[in-house]
Formats: sequence, structure tokens, C-alpha cells
Amino acid sequence: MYSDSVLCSLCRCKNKLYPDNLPRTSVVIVFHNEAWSTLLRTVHSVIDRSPHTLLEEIVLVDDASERDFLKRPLEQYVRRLEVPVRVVRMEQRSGLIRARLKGASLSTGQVITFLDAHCECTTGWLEPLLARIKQDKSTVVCPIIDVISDDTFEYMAGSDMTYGGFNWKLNFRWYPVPQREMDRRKGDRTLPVRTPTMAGGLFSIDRDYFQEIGTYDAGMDIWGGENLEISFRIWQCGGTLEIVTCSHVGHVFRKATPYTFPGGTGQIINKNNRRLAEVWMDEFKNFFYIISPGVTKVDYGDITSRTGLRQKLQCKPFSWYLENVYPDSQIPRHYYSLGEIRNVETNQCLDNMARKENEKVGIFNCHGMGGNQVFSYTANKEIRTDDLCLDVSKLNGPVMMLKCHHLKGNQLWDYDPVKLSLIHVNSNQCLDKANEEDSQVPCVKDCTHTRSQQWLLRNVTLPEVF
Ligand SMILES: [Mn+2]
Repeated sequence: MYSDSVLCSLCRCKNKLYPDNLPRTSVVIVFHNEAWSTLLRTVHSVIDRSPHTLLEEIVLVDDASERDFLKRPLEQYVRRLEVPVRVVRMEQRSGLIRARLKGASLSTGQVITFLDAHCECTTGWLEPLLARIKQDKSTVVCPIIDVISDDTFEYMAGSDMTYGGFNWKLNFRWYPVPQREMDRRKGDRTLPVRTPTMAGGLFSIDRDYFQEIGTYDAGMDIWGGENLEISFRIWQCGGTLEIVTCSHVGHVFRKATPYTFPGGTGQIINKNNRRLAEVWMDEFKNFFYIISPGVTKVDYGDITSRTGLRQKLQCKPFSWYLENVYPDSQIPRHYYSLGEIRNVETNQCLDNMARKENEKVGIFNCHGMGGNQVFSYTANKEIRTDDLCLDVSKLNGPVMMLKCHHLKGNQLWDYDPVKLSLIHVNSNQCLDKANEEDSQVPCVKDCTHTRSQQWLLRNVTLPEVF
């Protein structure tokens, strides 16, 4: 499918030339109780693998660590390095967002590069990032994030064929780079990928542009949601977000967050996500609220400065973002219904039963609370629950939940609002309440239009959102 030259994308990256007069960067690294080895591995890899003419300084921001070796021993150690390294301390536990803001404000390079504290930069990582920003300062760039095992520290190349997205719960997720983005780059995988969102840990941004678009939402606590917030903001307010495929930085992926959150992880992320949804997502915030009932009870504080920012910058609506930046989004731009799918005979509702990809969809007593019973019948005639689509691959078969592939095929359904039938187009069979063997497994059968094949698509109304 791809030419030989594309398969050699890495060696073609090696042959690229970059201008001499690239902007200089400060590297800002926030840490909290980081191990000595991983922190210093990050620092040394920046120093060893960046041209020093491009490196203004490294700013280490300590978010109130408790480990002794991160105090004076760290300061003494970095003093003898050949690049200026500053250690800045937060007075109290402040979280990633506020610590990064502090590091950024104390740094001086024209570009600010944020890195996690457990990274390894590879040779040639920096030049392609800075070159993009030199071309256009409203381009925000991420390297490809290579994977460093947290068990063995084995280094594995990350993929240039995935980009950043998000699901209805507003979790960041990697999804395959769609064909349209391959086409836009004419198959040249050394060209940057336009990505709808960033993972958040590693990116470079022009200092003035960072200010201009409103840095971070300082009303967000600790960690979580800030990466989607800055992603939406960049795109909606006229910038560009890219993964520069010729830049590689390794990152130790940990199985669980080592952070302790005052007040609990869940509540903080819910608060941050509510701020994100309320400021940037317009009516599409309903996808988040309906699939996460309970989140609407979380207080999200005052957002007037952020909605004011959106107005001042004349940022585009979220529908524009879905249409133009992320047409393969898990949130459909157009849809007929967002709510429950209720069987007329049994009065039960389709339910994903909290099952995962490649499992069967279930059916259960309707509770009207959203969550696992939320399905959207989209304008593309998919039946979606989050990023999974109802899919049937054999006659009379059970209905499976597969990753939505946007290719119609076995995921294409016709709804007849008069007969109330949901017709699986490929098999020309109708969705039926269940099969004989198992009353909890909806399946498709030849259409009879009897009551067990009749379905009501109803919008779920949200509990009062405040
Ligand atoms: Mn990390």
C-alpha cells in the first residue's frame, strides 16, 4: 500500500536539513517525588542530545517532593552540568498545571518545551520541533512518544500511525491516523501529523503564543483534563497541533498514577473535565454528562475568565472542531438520538453492561440514568456507545460491540421510525430483543416487525446541570 520510500521514513528523517537559526528553548520539567535515576536520565538526555546553541536552560520545578535527595543533593548535582539548570520549588503541593505555569513564567527561552520527569530524548529530537515553530509560531508540536517499560526500562519505538483523540468520558486515547490525514501528507510519513489532541506530557510551544492563547486553565487542580483543554483551545482559537514524526522522546509509562490527590483522584479529574466541557464543548458536553451520570454534581468553580478568553480570541465552536479537525471523532457531529434504545415488547433497554470491545451488547431493565445504557444513533447510521459500535457479522448472529470503523459495512443500521425497526443493512435482518438460548443477548433475525423487533430511540434528559 505504501511505497518503499515511505517505509524508510526514519532514514529520511535523518537526511532532513534544518535551518541554523532556530529559536532557543527552555525545557521545563515538573517532578513530584521522582526517582533520582529517571529524573537525571531525563536531564542528561536533554543535555547530551540537544545542540547547546538551541538550549536556553533547563528548569526543574519541584512540586513539594518529600524525598531528601531531591533537595540539596539535587541542587548540588545540577550545578556542575554544562547547561544552566535551575531548581524551583513550589511552596506547597500545587499539581502539574500550576507547577508548569510557574516553570514557564520563570524561564526565558523563546520556546517552552515541557517534558515529564521520566523521559529520554533521542538524538535529533529537538531540531524538527523547533523548525516547525520557526515556520509558524501558532503551531504546537509534540514528539512521537516512545515507550520505556516500567519493568525493564526496555526502549520501544512509538508508532507514527496513531494520533490523539478522546472518548465520551473525556479520556485521552490513541486512535489510528485516518486515511484522510495520510492523503493530506501524500503518504509522506516524515511530515507532521495533525492531531486532534495531545497526550499532554511532552510538547513545545512558542512562549508568546502560549501567553496569547491563555497558557493553562489555572482553575484546574493537580492533573487531568488539561491536555484536552489546551488541545481544544489551540484548534478552536486558530492554532495547529501536530505530532512531529521525526522527533522521538521516550517516556516511562507507569501502570498507575503515583500522585496522591488531596480530595481523591476522581473528584479532581471530574472537576477539571467539567471546566473543559463547559468552556469548550458547547452542546456536545452532553455526551460527557450522559455517559458519566454523577459528574454533574461536581462543583467546577468559576469559569468566567476562561469563557471570556474564548470570546476575546473569537474561538470557533466545538462543532467546527468536530467537522474540520476531528471528523472521525467518537462524538458524532450529527445524530438522531442520544439516549436509550428501548424494546417495545419487553420494555428493556440496550445496555453495554460495562463490557469491553469485542464483547456482546446486553439488554437490561431501563434505568433512565444514562451511563451504560446510553447509545447514539448517528447521522452515519451507526449505533454507538462511546467509541464502540454495534456490529453484526453473521446471519442471526449476536450483536457485538466493536471499535467504530467509520466504513459502514457491518456497522450500518437503518431505523424506520414508523415500523420502529432497526435494520442491519448488510444482513437485511432486524434487531430483535434476544435469541432463544440467552434472553440477555440481543441478536438479528429475519424481519417480522413484531413487537420484539420494535425499538424506541429516546433522548435521555440530563439531571439538572448546575
Ligand atoms: Mn509521565
